[in-house]
Amino acid sequence: PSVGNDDAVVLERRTQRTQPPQMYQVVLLNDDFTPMEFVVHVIQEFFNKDREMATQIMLKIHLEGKGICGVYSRDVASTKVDQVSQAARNAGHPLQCLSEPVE
Ligand code: NFA
Repeated sequence: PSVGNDDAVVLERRTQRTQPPQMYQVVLLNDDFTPMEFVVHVIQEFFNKDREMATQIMLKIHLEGKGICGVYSRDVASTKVDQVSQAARNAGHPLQCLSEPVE
C-alpha cells in the first residue's frame, strides 16, 4: 500500500488476498443393485445425517442418478470417498462414490 503526500490519501492493494480453499462435493451414484437400506445407512454413518435426511438424499440419488452427500475440504472429501468405497466393497455392493470440485 502507498500513502499520498497531499490532502488525498490513497491506499492501493498490491497483494492478492488469500483465497478460501477449494471445496469438494462428495457424490453417490445410483445403481440397480445396492439396497436402499444400505445407502441410507452409509449416508447416516459417513455424512452425519439423521435417518430422515439420509432417506431424502438416497431417494434423490435413486430418482435423479446422483446426489451430493456433503461438501468438504479436499483431504476430508478424499477420505470420505475411500471410506464409503471400502464399506460398499466389503458389503459386496457396487455403490460408487466420488468427489468433484464445487462450481
Ligand atoms: N437404485 C437402488 C435400488 O433400487 C437404490 C440406490 C439408491 C442405489 C441410491 C444407489 C444409490 N435398490
